[in-house]
Amino acid sequence: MFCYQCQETAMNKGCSMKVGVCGKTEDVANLQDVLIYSLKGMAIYAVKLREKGGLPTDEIKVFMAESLFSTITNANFDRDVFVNRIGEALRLRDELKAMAEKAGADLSDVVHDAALWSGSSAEDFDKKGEEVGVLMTENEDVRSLRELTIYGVKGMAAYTTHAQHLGFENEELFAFMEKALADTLNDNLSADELVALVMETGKFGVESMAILDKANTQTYGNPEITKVNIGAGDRPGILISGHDLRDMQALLEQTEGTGVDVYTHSEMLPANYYPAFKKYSHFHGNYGNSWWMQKEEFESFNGPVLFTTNCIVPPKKDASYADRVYTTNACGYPGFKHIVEDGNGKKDYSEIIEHAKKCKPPVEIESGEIVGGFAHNQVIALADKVVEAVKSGAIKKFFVMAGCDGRMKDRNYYTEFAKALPKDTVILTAGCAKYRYNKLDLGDIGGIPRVLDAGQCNDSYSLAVIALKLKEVFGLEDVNELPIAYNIAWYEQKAVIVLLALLYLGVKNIHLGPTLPAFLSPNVANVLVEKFGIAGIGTVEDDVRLFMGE
Ligand code: SF4
Ligand code: SF3
Repeated sequence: MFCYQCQETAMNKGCSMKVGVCGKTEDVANLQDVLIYSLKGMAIYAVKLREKGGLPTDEIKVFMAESLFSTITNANFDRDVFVNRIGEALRLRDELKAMAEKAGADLSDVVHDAALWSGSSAEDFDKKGEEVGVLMTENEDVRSLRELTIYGVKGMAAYTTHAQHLGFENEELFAFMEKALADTLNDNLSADELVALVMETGKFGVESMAILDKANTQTYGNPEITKVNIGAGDRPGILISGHDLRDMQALLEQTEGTGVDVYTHSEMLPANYYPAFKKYSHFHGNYGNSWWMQKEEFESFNGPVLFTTNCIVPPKKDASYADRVYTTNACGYPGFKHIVEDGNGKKDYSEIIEHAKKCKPPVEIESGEIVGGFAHNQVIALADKVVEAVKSGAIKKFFVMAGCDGRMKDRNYYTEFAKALPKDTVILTAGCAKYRYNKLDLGDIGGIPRVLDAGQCNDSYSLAVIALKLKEVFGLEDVNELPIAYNIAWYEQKAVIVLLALLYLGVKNIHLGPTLPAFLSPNVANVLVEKFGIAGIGTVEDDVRLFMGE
């Protein structure tokens, strides 16, 4: 195996032993490589089909997006899932080929093995996994640009899938994902063309976040300022994690009147900010912190847990909660029960609800409230107040600190950085990165809290909308003239698409930590430094001084 797609990769070089730092085993890593390779094979035919004016079927588009999603860090550890998906990919690849042929495409130049290889058994796929993967591309710069694209596309696929679950689709996104997958096999592309592909990935990254924003807000209303209870009640509960709001809705509907409460964990916290969910009195609040605390927090929660997306941490052998965890959508773990839709597109959560009824209520691990709900609509409603505070000098600078949290100790940097920021600064956050500072008492500036949480990592889109709105209000030419600094934390591939989206929007001088991605070769990193002023992080003291221009 060789995997270097996340921030916690071994030695910041790559996971290449029997198991990755995340707990992904060698066989699963190899099967994920084969799945990506097979999707690239599908993409070659999909591009040909579209060139002739044809369209892949809904089944194919959904399959490709969900398959990409399933390979995101901590999403799916289940070998059987990947074996099945590879088989499906080969079947759908043949279907696409037939469709392209029928549409009149010339397939004589389709010679890449990804489009031609065949296999039918788990053994065949395991064997293929020894041949294909990241290291197939020998030139480290080409590899770097290809993987940067693929990781961005994985994040894009996740957001596209959530939007699609709510009935919102953008055909261009599917077409781009296919093109990008196919282009990463094309040896004729120059380095400049690959850099352009990376930028184009950012462009469609913005689109994927925009459509998900539209899907979430048109379906569930605009997030609004909300005090979220972080304590525990005295009834049994179900803990829901991940990013999929449609699952949130179904769970709230089905638990109503059952005597079971619903709590959010990690990236589902922002569900508390949506009007459509607030109306449920049994929606108790948020329990715990970000994903990597789950080993302790799932123990003390006592009730069942539902994962709607990444991030799963493999449970310890003696974990009391392993038989209480359920998964749905693209995520999975061997031994966890997986919930699928029925023929009518509905999910039945009655098993989880019955399970919850037999469990003890959660143990309270903290109490009080946290405030959030500062997505674009809410912040723009407060724009006068915000602009006034900037003009009067009450707010000197905003710090975008969106992104991911992770388990490594060096992430304490973000807590210390938040604490060390001058009192006339405001943190704009999104994603699970917020758990490093959202429970600190950082106070407010004339009623504006010093930590404004827009929502999930995809709601980084809101932060971009807010920045563009401020640029307009202040009559500036360039978004970089605003008093906004970017100190972003990353972990998995959704943060990669967020980063590429910000670059596409022209944001410069983003600091990225706690370490720069291992998949950036020195030359590619240099391009990002020279073109965009990307930098890593230093010490808290130095960075605060640097950002404050002292
Ligand atoms: Fe390693 Fe991250 Fe890949 Fe897991 S996802 S195998 S930790 S690089
Ligand atoms: Fe978090 Fe996994 Fe990335 Fe969606 S839940 S930000 S790490």
